[in-house]
Amino acid sequence: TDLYTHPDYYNLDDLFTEEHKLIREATRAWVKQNVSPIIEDYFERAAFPEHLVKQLGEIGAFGPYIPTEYGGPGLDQISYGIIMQELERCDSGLRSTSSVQSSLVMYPIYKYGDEAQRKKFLPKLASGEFLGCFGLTEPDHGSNPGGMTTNFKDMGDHYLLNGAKMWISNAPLADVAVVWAKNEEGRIHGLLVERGMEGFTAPEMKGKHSLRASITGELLFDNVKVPKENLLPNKSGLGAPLGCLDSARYGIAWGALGAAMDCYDQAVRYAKERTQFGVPIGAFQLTQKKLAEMITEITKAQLLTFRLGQMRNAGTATSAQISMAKRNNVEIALNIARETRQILGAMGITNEFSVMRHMANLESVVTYEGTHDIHLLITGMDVTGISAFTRTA
Ligand code: TGC
Ligand code: FAD
Repeated sequence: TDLYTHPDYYNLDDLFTEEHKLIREATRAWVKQNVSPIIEDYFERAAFPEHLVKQLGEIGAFGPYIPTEYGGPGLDQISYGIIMQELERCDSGLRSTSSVQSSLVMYPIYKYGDEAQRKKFLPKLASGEFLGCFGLTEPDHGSNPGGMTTNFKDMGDHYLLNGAKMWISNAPLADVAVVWAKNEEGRIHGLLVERGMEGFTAPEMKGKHSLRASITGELLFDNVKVPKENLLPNKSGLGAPLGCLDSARYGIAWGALGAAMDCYDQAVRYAKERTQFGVPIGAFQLTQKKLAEMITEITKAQLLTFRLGQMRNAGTATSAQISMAKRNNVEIALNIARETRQILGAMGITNEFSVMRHMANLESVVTYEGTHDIHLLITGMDVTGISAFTRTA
């Protein structure tokens, strides 16, 4: 039995369905049994727990909302969010593996692919037989993916792909990469690049102090012949990759909440147990201020994500609404990790607690899928109608 009780200050459980709660319990139990005991070790060794990939498929963490006819679990968007929350309550890297596979690989194949591509890839990605990755960022184009230089030429019976992607989650182990590249007219398209294609390599990037249990790599394309049937036919332009990001950012809003919940749980327990000056440190007003602000921020973030989930289910959530939730929830999670670290005193820097690992992980989460400041500018643009992304230098 799990002694963990999640914070639910505003009784949101009243709004979750029985199915949502069952999914939460099942994911929580799987994580507790299979990941929690090993995650610190993998993080310390900067190793990816590859044996979990198939299991993630089995528990429905790959493409939770992909319909059953393509091998997906066919769940709603709130279920997807709950799964991301429970995975990231353990480790952001675990959630990363799942959100890339779900939102950045399965989603574009489902939404922008043809029937043959869906049938070929989705069931294998859903089961974890295949691992996928998403190549948008380049060495010289991060926040501004529209400037990408990776390109492909039409050679008649195939495309010829050249260029490089960087910072790509899952890349070194991926069976299939969803790669965004420009055609000869400069229009962005998605190509499915498969492991083993000649001229395609995916070297691992090492030396990360963050997301150490997630594997990251480059994608290098040197005259790769991509069959014509591997182009995603149903959407092109920058809006195609950005549409995938909407789905992933939504999941990250829930995931970051999970990391915040885990930190808060440790902060409350420690504050009640640790005694200094003859009283529990939770008796000091300064500690109570930290805890009170944490639960307030978690509650606000829960309300944001739940409502966003309802709007995702209805198909009405805007990209700007998603940006607000991603930005807010990652920020509050980082702040809660930092405050928890302080409450734990010296113990907070050790691997006996997960807080320092969460803090280090969240430094990636605040940067990937659109940086904190890029999301602020998206909100700024939404409320003023004026884009502040480009400036004349
Ligand atoms: P802009 O001119 O604003 O837009 C170009 C076209 O895209 C449309 N659009 C969107 N469509 C769908 N969803 C969205 N969120 C969209 N945002 C914009 C827009 O309507 C337009 O369409 P059209 O038909 O008019 O052409 O583009 P811009 O060049 O000014 O850039 C806007 C900006 C800065 C917001 C965008 O480039 C951006 O979001 N940059 C951040 C890049 C980013 O998030 N990269 C993430 C890489 S993937 C990753 O990090 C995975 S980590 C995962 C893990 O490990 O968990
Ligand atoms: P830059 O774009 O160079 O930004 C540097 C700083 O400048 C930031 O603070 C930024 O906010 C600021 N800045 C940039 N433009 C503006 C502006 N207009 N106004 C104000 N400030 C601005 N990418 C993928 O495609 N696929 C993946 O799977 C993937 N996984 C990742 C995994 C990890 C562990 C990490 C760390 C990154 C991953 N990324 C991935 C890349 C990630 O999306 C980029 O790092 C991110 O988009 C930011 O790009 P950049 O690092 O080049 O920073």
